[in-house]
Amino acid sequence: FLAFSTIERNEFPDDFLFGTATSSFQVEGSLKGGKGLSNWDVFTHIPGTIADGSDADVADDHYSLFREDIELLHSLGVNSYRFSLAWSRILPKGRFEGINPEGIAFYNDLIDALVQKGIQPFVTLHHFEIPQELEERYASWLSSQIIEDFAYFAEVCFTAFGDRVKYWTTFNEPNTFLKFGYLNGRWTPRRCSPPYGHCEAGDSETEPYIAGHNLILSHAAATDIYRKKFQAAQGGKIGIVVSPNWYEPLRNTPEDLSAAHRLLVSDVGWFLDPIILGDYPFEMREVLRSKLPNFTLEEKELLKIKVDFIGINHYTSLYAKDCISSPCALDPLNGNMHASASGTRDGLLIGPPTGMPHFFVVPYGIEKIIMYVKDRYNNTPMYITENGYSDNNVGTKDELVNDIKRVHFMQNYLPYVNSAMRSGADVRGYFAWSFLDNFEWTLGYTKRFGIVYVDYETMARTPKLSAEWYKGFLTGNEIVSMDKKHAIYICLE
Ligand code: PNW
Repeated sequence: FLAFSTIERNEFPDDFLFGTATSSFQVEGSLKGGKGLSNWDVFTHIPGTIADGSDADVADDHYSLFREDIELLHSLGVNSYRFSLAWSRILPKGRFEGINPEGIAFYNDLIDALVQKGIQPFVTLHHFEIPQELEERYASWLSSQIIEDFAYFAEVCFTAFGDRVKYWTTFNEPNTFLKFGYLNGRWTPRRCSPPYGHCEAGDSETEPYIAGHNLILSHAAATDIYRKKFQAAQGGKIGIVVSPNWYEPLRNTPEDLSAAHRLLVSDVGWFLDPIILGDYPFEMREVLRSKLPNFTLEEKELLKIKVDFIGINHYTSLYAKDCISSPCALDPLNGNMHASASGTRDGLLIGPPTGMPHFFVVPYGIEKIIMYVKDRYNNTPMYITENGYSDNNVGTKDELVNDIKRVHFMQNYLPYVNSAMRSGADVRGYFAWSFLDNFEWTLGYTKRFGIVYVDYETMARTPKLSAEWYKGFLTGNEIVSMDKKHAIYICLE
């Protein structure tokens, strides 16, 4: 695998946002600060759910160490930081009880510290975590009651933080948490939809789409509030983040080409089509028919609110296989819409493997996906809200800190972002996932995505080689010796 790899900061506009990203549950630590129980707090404590038997009670203890973390972030030269607000830290029981003042104070301090360092806060309202109360009262996303709760939460956040936060996103990766929570049952609330999964608790072919429908309307309700009550005075922008893989047809057939298209639609169009184009994609309607809800006229009116920008999390490309013309074994993690995806063709991987079993290094995929989103949504401004490389948490600290593969990953992906921009794509920012090694959901601490190493015994932070490289790239003083005058080729084994 060979790729052209030189790239410089000045090939991107001056006001381009370059940052790193985290999420509340993965870094903060849940035990401190009067946080209410979230769905993930409960889920992680069910024996057998997390690969290494761990939980996120302490995680990176970012709750206590955020000031040092922001110093570190500042030293890297980033101009933005993407993080999320833990809903149950702010509203321990949703709208059914009061606001937690310690939670508001924590995020106020975090935001103030960032702003003081000239780092733009880029804030996610929902990054997989909700107050457990909402799960127990009305099964969260399966009930339209969640719309009122989410809109209330959003309004509390706009009121408390909107004077300093200029970039808001409502949801992180609805496609991921609906797939894992309602299609294959691997994440909370462990619901399944055949043929993609079977759950002891019972299966439903409609639940993923009901949950998605309520989520889309929650997005629209929160955006409506921002537009009507806050945007003019606060001058910020609001969007949503999706997480599309790029899909290549497994075989050179119209069936696999159409499978690749259906998988893209399920990653992206399921949410962005209603939000930006006003209704579900016809490809989804064709496959799902009456399982897919309809928007009422009133709901369609609300959907006219749209977004100011699209966030794209991108990690991998996969091969797509059609499961309509001939039945196939569905990959539980990457099957939907009668299509299945994997990283292998004729025994060969699509790109070098990473610590994540379904993520491969395929740099050109990021340009493909940017151009796809650009063309489908009329070049709505885009931010790459996550992109990154995972190591398995094995080996010595020295080995993990000397993360040359992650350096190569960034050196190879960034030129393709730049290339999409040269083809006219309105990309306005890039966030490396992640700032810190952290709690990787059901994989616990078995993966390390950080550009900064975290020692989970002492909580000490050590910038990895990739952090040094990113800093060099951002400040124009590359530390990792690179010959920029000549095209150099890097071999990712
Ligand atoms: C995203 N998968 O989630 C999230 O936004 C992050 O919280 C997470 O740490 C990051 O990607 C890396 O995984 C995903 O298994 C988690 O397909 C798992 C998958 C995809 C996305």
